Amino acid sequence: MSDADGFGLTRRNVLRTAGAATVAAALGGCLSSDSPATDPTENDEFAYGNCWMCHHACGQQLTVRDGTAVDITGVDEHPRGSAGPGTQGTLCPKGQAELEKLYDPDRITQPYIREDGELREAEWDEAIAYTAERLEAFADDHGPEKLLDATSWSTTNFHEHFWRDLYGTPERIGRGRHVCFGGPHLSGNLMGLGANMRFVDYQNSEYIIAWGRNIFESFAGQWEPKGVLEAIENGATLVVIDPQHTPTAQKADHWLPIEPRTDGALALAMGHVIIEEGLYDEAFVEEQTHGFEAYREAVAEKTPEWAAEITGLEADLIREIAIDFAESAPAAGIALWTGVGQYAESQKAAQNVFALNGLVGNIDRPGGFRMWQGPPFSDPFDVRDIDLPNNAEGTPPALRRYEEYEEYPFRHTTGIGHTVVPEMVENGHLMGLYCHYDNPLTDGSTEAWLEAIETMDLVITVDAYWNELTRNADVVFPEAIQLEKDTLIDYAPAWSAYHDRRWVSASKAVHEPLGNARPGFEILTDLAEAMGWGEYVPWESEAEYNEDMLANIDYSFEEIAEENFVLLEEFGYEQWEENGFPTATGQFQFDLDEEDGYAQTAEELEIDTAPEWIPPGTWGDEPDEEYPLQFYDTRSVFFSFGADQPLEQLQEQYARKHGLEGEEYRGNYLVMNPRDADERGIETGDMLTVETQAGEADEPVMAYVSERTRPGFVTAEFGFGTGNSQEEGMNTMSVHDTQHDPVSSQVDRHLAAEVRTAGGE
Ligand SMILES: Nc1nc2c(c(=O)[nH]1)N[C@H]1C(S)=C(S)[C@@H](COP(=O)(O)OP(=O)(O)OC[C@H]3O[C@@H](n4cnc5c(=O)[nH]c(N)nc54)[C@H](O)[C@@H]3O)O[C@H]1N2
Ligand SMILES: Nc1nc2c(c(=O)[nH]1)N[C@H]1C(S)=C(S)[C@@H](COP(=O)(O)OP(=O)(O)OC[C@H]3O[C@@H](n4cnc5c(=O)[nH]c(N)nc54)[C@H](O)[C@@H]3O)O[C@H]1N2
Ligand code: SF4
Ligand SMILES: [Mo]
Repeated sequence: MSDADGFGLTRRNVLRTAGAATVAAALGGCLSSDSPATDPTENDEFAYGNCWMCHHACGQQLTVRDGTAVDITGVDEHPRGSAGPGTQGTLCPKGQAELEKLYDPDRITQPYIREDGELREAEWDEAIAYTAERLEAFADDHGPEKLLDATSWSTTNFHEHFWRDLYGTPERIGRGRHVCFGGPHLSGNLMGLGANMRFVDYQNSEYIIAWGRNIFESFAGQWEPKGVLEAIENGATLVVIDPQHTPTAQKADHWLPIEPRTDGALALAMGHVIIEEGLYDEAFVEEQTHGFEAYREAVAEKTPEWAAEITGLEADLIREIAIDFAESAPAAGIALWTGVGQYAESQKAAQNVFALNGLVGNIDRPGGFRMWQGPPFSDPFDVRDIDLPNNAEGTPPALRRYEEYEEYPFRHTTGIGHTVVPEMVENGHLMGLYCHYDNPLTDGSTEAWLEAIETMDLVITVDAYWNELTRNADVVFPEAIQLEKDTLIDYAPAWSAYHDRRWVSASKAVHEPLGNARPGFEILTDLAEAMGWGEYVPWESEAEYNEDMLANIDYSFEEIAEENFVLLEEFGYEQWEENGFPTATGQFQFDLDEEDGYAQTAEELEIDTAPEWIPPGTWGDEPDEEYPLQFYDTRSVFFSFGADQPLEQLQEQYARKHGLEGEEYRGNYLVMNPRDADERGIETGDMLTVETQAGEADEPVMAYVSERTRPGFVTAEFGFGTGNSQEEGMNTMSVHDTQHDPVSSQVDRHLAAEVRTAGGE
C-alpha cells in the first residue's frame, strides 16, 4: 500500500484550476472550497479519494501536509462530482466531512471479542483465530446456512464468494432489494428496465419529473443536481412530486404536494390521459412492449378527476403534466427512488409509474430513461481460474424451505426481507450474523432486531462506531474508512455526468488506517486463511484483487488511481434494438411475466400482474383518529443514512440550518406543518414524544414547525437515538412495527402516528 515515504500518495504538480462554475454557483452553499483551508506550502502533496460517505464515489482531492490530510475538495471533470467535461469537481457537506472522519477520535480502532459476557480489546491475530473458531463451531452446531450475511457498502464482491461459496450460506440481505427501494427494484427488473433505473439522461432532457426524489438534498451539488440545472438552463421543465417542499421542489416549475402513497393513482391517470389524447408512441408500444392491452384496460376508467380525489392534486394539473410529459417525450424522463420505494404498496406504485416510460417510448432515447452501461469488470475468481466449491448449492433459503413463512407472499419474489429476520431468529432458522457497514436497528423495527441480536449465537460486526449493534456483538472488527484503503469503484458504477461514456474511478489509500483499523477485504481474506481456504484466496491485497477485476479493461489499477478516473468507450442509445429487454419475452413488460415468481405472489395476494391501483392502507398503516398523522423518516444533506451522525461538523451544520444551534440539543428534529402544530400547542424548540401503534419512541425529539411539510405529514431525520452512534434524539425506527410491502418485502416507513409535548398528555 505504501510508497517509500510511508504514504500511498499520488503526486500532482499542478492542481487543475476550477473550470466553468456557472452551475456550481447556482448550487449555493453545498460545495467544497476551491482553495485549501490553509495557505498552500511548497511541500504539500496531493492524493485522491473516492467519496464513500454515501458511497456514490465522487472524486476527492486531498492536500496532505507533513503526513496529515489538511484539506479535501472535488476533482474536476469527475463523472460523479462534476457536470462533466470542462467543469469543476466539488463535494457535498458529507463528502467534505470525510476529512473529520479520517481522524475522528470516536472511531473504533481496535478489534474486540466478547469474553465472560464483556467485550475486551484483542490483537488482530487473536480476533481472527477466535472468529474462525467460532464460525467453525457455528457450522457444526447449527449448519452454515443459519448465518446471515448482511454486508453493505463493501468495496469488492469478495464477501459474496466468501459467505455463499466457501462458508455455504444462501442467506444474504441486501440494500436495494430490502431497505432502499424494494418495490421499484422488483418492478424495474421484471419490466425490463433493470434495477439501475433512478437517473434520467438529464443533459438532453426537456422534461424531468423528480418523482418522490429530493435530488438537491440527496446529491447536493454533485453530478445529478448539476445535470438537472444544466437541463433547466437549456429550457427544460422540472416537476417535483413530493409531500414535502424540498430544496428540489424550490427549483421546480411545478410542485405536486401529493398525498403520500398515492403515486400509483397519479401514474394511472397520466396513462389514461396519454392514451386518450393519442400521445403515446405507437411504434414503440407495438414493436417493443408486451401486455399493452392489459395496461389500456387498467387505465380505462382512471381519469384525472378520479386521481384528483385520491392524490389531493388538481385534475387540470394532472392532465397538463401528462400531456407535457408525453409531448416532450422521448426527451422526457422520470427519476424515481425512495419516495415511491419505501411504502407498503410501493411495488405496484412503481409498476404504474414505470409503465409511463413504455407508453411514451422514452426508454434509452436522448433525454429520457437512460440504460447506463458500467465498465466490463471481471470476476477475479474467473480470472485466476479458481474452482470455488459452491458450498451453498442445494440449500434453498429458509423462507422457501419452511412452512412457517407461507404467509409471506414475497418469498417467491425477493426472498428474505428485513422485517422477517427477527421471526426467523425466533424460529431458530437464523442464528448468526455477519454485519458489515450496516445497522439493521435503524432500518426497521428496532425492538424486534435488538431481541434477535440478543438471541443469536454469533454476531460479528465490521464497523467504525459504537452503537447498540456493535456493543451487543460477539466480535467487533474496526474497519478502515475508504480514504485509508485502495479502492476501485465497482459499486453501481454506471450513471454519471457522462451520459454516453463508460468510466472507471479508483484511488489509493491516503495514509495508514487510524489505530489498528483494517480494510474489510483483509478481514475476510485473513478469515479465509484461518479457516483453511487459503488456496482459494491468492490475493495479497485489495489492490491485487482490483487488478484482476480490470482484466478486460485497458487500464491498470495504478493507472486509474494516478488519474482518479478514466473514461472508457462510448455507448449509444436504443440499446434494446440490438439486445432486446432483459425479460422472458425480450420486450418491455407492462404486465409482469406469468412464468416467474411474481405470478405466484400476485395470486396469493389476489392482485393483478398488470398495473393496478392499490390504495394506501391495503397493507400498511392508515392514519385514524388515534394516530391521525403520517410519520415518515427523511434524509438530510448533512448525514449519510445512519452512518455519519457522530461527526460534529455535520451536527453543527444541521442545527444551524434549523436555527437551533443555540440549543444544547444535538438530536434530530420533528418537522411539522403549522396547522398540525397549532392544533397541539406545539412550537419550534419544544421536546416531543412520537407514538404509533408500536408504542412510544425511545427518546424525545425537538419540534421544528415549518410549511416545508404538508399538513398531516410529519418527518424526522433517521440515524439518531438508541441504537445509533448519535444517541441524542429519536430513533425513527423505534416506533416501527414490521410493516412492509408484501410483494417486494421492502420495509414500509410511513407510519400512522400521534405527536405530543414530551411529558404532556
Ligand atoms: N429508518 C430508515 N432507515 C433506512 C432508510 C430510511 O430512509 N429510513 N433508508 C434505507 C436506505 S435507502 C439505505 S441504502 C440503507 C443504508 O443503511 P445501512 O446499509 O444500514 O448503512 P448505514 O446506515 O450507513 O450503516 C450504518 C452503520 O455503518 C457504520 N459505519 C459508519 N462508517 C463506517 C465505515 O467507514 N466503515 C464501516 N465498516 N462501518 C461504518 C455505522 O456506525 C453504522 O453502524 O438505509 C436504509 N435504512
Ligand atoms: N444526504 C444524503 N444523501 C443521500 C443519502 C443520505 O442518507 N443522505 N442516501 C443515499 C441513498 S442510499 C439513497 S437511496 C438516495 C435516495 O435519494 P432520494 O430518493 O432522492 O432521497 P430522499 O431524500 O429519500 O427523497 C425521497 C423524497 O420522497 C418524498 N416522499 C415521501 N413519501 C412519499 C410518497 O408517498 N410519494 C412521493 N411521491 N414522495 C414521497 C420525501 O418527502 C422525500 O423528499 O440518497 C442517497 N444520497
Ligand atoms: S454525494 Fe456527497 S457524500 Fe455522496 S459521494 Fe458525493 S460527495 Fe460523497
Ligand atoms: Mo439507498
